[in-house]
Amino acid sequence: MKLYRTKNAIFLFSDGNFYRLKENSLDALLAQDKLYDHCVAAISNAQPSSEFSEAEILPPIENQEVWASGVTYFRSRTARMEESKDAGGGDFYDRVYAAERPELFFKATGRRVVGHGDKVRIRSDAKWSVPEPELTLVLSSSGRIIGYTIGNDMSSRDIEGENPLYLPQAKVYDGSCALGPCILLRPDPLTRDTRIELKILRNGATAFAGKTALTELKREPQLLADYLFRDNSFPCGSFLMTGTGIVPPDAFTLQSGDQIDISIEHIGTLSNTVA
Ligand code: DO4
Ligand code: MG
Repeated sequence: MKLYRTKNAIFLFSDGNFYRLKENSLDALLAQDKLYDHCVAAISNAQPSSEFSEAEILPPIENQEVWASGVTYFRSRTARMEESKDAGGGDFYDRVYAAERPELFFKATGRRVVGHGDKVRIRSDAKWSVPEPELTLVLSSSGRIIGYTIGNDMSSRDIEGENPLYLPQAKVYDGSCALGPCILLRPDPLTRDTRIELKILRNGATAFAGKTALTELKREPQLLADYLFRDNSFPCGSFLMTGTGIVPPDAFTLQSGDQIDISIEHIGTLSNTVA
């Protein structure tokens, strides 16, 4: 079952039909541990709706914060070590990849997040920018995984590589995060063979394509969530990106007009262009 937030209403998509929910706000919905059961009950006697329009999709976030995990795939560890080698920061990334405590960082508030079909941004003072395609956990107010969405952790690799202390500037700016197109709700966790794909189109041609799978994710998603919720409360729930396993070659940087398509099996495709 998929949950979509649109300009006029929240919809569920199940068995080929859209259903309009009576709730108009995501905040109370995403706070609950039993969101899947709530949604099953909501559509059990409901009539399908014809009001859903893809053009009206909004990012599936209101008052939640977006957090992100770093260096959770071997490919990310290697890329971070390479980009920071002149600054002598390489050892930190190797150590955090192996450490019990994960790297978690604040990524965005709702107003910095764009949705499916919207424009993401590269920083005006960055010279080396990439998208980071990441499975994103939707967490209830008690820290349980209640759903999944697709996330793009837009990153300025030159700024992050110059000094690890510049990470917040490399990661947090207007239009630096995309989420969507929907939230996948399931009674059971996504399996480890779930595939993640990134395609970047430039002037209609493929400029980069890459893929990975959750088998390559070093950490258990629920353990990442448990660390986030240690001494940290999220009354409306929270989003947690799980890190990237796809990094374009070092010569690649995003350009204005590039189209970024991130697909995750069972969820769909999040498509954005660079402003
Ligand atoms: O350590 C810096 C951030 C890494 C990151 O965003 C990722 O691995 O996805
Ligand atoms: Mg990332």
